[in-house]
Amino acid sequence: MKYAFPDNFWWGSASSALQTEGAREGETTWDDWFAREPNRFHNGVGPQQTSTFYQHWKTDIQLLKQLNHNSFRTSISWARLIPDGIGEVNPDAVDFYNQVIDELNEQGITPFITLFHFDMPMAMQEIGGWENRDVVDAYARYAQICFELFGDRVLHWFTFNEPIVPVEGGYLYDFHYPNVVDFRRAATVAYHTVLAHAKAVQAYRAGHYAGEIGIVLNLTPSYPRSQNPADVKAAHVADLMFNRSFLDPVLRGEYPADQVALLKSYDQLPACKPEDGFLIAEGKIDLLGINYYQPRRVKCRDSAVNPQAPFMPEWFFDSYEMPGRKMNPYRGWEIYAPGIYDILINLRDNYGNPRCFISENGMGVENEQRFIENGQINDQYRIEFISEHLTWLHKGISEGCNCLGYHMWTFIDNWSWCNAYKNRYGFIQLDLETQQRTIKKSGEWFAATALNNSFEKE
Ligand code: BGP
Repeated sequence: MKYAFPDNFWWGSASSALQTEGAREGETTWDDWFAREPNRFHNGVGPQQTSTFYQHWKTDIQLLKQLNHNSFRTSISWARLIPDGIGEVNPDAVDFYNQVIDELNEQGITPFITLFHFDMPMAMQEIGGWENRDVVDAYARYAQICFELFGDRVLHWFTFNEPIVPVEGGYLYDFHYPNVVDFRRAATVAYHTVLAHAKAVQAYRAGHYAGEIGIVLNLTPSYPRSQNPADVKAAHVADLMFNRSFLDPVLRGEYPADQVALLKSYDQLPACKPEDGFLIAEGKIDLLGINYYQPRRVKCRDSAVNPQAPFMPEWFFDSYEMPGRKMNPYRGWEIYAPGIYDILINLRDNYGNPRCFISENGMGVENEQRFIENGQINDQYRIEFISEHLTWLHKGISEGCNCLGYHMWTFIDNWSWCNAYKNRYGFIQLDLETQQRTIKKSGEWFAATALNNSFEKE
């Protein structure tokens, strides 16, 4: 069967500044953390060992062209642009981003730009990071500077990439700096991120720029083990905590009332100011980026909560390992292609069918060298992964969902936070020693799909 996509569908991939650029001026939390605890990073590989986009941006954009991308998302590094977060703008950074943006446009590849992709300037973390409202203001200033510098040529902006991840990693589950485990502080970080987002949207609207502004959220549909009310309730709370805490503010302009009530009853609400509600209402977006990797399966808890243990989302649910689920064993994530359709239908039916696109989807695999045939990685599993997800995406579009494109994570194999180079996601293989780039089979498949705006599958 042939799966054809609407005209002007966005075909591309996503990446981020910190994971690709290298040669960084301006310290982030990742540099500081790596200097103190290199053992936290796979094989002791830190954030300076990247895919050298800072040097190779021009030839890399040629490769994007070869993959028939019509759009590409990357981020601006706040720490590179404004090394101390609040002061002078670094002219070298302005030159670099100007060159990248201009070259993308010249090659017919629409730049999609994220303002914050997990890379907090260290100077801002030192004053409390997202726990401090001064950082919210500093971010709003940074956003405004970016709009002024690049807003004439960048027409698709994203305030944050997966803002729940620094909350989970940094303040609940110990996989990002500053490795705090404290729900109320996590809630404050999440809340201030929403305020920062809304302030950036406000600044964008005030500048009357020609483009649009949105956010990228990692949506993990919550599936209950069964229809038993206890399981259903568990899935509902997980949905509130991990999806709706950002989805509702940016699409509806307010938090779900039952989420606020739940946190209030456990005395976990962040400090709010009376004027915050108006600000949040102004943060409604034009375009939603959806990152989808895995579903979340949950069941009700079988055991009582330890009242001495830190308050956690898991007080309300347990994760559920569905028998027979298909796993990506390298990342430990379930592969469930219908999830992409369920997300789109939920947006269509419950959020007014917003303009959206898949901004990340992908599969990280370890030791891909074993699949080399005639000098090229034959990553058939990735082609299957993409085509399966695309068939469900196609079904969503045919049922009226307003999904405008599909971007893969990622372009060239890149540095994956604490996993460093353990799992590779790229359309293009990176030789870490020589920095040589070689297109994988999936890259060729994607290039053909983008060119034809369609693909064939049984
Ligand atoms: C997303 C992030 C990316 C990227 C990807 C793959 O959550 O936006 O930055 O890294 O996941 O995940 P990981 O690198 O953790 O395997």
